[in-house]
Amino acid sequence: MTVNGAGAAERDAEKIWRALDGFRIEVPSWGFANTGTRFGKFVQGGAATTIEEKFSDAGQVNALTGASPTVALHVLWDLPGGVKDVATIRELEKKYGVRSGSINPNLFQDQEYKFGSIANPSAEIRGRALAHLLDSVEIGRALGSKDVSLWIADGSNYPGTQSVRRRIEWMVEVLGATHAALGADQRMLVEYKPFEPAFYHTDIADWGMALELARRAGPKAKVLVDTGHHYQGTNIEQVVAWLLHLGALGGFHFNDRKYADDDLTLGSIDPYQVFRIFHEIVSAREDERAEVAFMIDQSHNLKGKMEAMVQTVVTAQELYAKAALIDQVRLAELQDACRLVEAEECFRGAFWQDVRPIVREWRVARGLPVDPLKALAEGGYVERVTQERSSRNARSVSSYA
Ligand code: LRH
Ligand code: MN
Ligand code: MN
Repeated sequence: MTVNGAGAAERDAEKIWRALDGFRIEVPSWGFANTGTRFGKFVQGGAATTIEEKFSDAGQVNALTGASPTVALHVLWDLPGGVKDVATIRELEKKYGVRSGSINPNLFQDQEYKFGSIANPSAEIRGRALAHLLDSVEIGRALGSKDVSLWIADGSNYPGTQSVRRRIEWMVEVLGATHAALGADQRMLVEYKPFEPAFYHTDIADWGMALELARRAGPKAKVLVDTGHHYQGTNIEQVVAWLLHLGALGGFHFNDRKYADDDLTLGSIDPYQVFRIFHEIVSAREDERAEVAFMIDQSHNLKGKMEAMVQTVVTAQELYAKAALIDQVRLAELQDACRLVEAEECFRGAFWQDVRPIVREWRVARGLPVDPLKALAEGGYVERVTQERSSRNARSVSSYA
């Protein structure tokens, strides 16, 4: 396929193929495990309960989509033995053909973190939180994985019960020490979230706080945008544009939401928002977007986990393909001339275009199933693992991962 002399349809196909060839999105190990809400958990017979099963599921998603060669790991849930578990993970990488992706420290589950981890008034507890962060950096280094992805759940529930300002200083200290331990090829990503589990103040509540903490930590620290971690109405794509502009966007946790941090399937509520975010990425300079990591952060309480994950990757590919279709040169001209309706139509037109036939052609050309969801349904994997895993799942109704 060539651009010279090619018609509009061929130009579109070329844009989409190029975009899909470069598109990768990481799956979360915890997205294959049984999860629920604080009110209850509906256990699925086929859910993964061991790290091997999570790798197996991630390998299957990658085999079907060709777009998810890495799996995010949550240290406490996946490597409870810390660095000692690295050898096991290495074996699983080889066996299932997917590599370890971001390493997620867990500073929110232990009883000692009731009043915070890196912002806890107790120097001893802050020290233990730092030790866990340093272990996570070590795990990342041993696995050759690039990102240590930090979500800090610290905060308070009642006004006046904690000093917001002293807690900032404590966080700066711990994050600086974590940054100092990073290897040359490692980064740390700072995720923000306005509420939950804390309901009055959260120590890293928005992108401004995450950005400042990342800057104070050092140049290898960047901001992570979880699409579910905003107040209703926040213009997320504008946040993304700013972070790109500042060279501070480290990556995404993609999911969708209607009310709060719902962790619903990407694009199930507002696909246009995902398209608008992808537009900011594809229209950024190569050097600005080269380092932006795409990750999924979802947990499905009602949908089948494998089906939801494949559906998510496919949706992400389709929405990214749509964003790649936007005629950037024409859009810039129309914006400069303030030809509003034409600019909007140029932008929106790409969103409304049905890219699925071209995406299907791309899949076939790359030796992938033409319809990953159908291939999953017909391939027998879900039935097989459900048979193998259901007795264990029936017994495990208590643990998150
Ligand atoms: C917090 C969060 C964070 C955690 C994950 C399980 O809401 O988004 O990224 O690591 O959920
Ligand atoms: Mn997240
Ligand atoms: Mn979340």
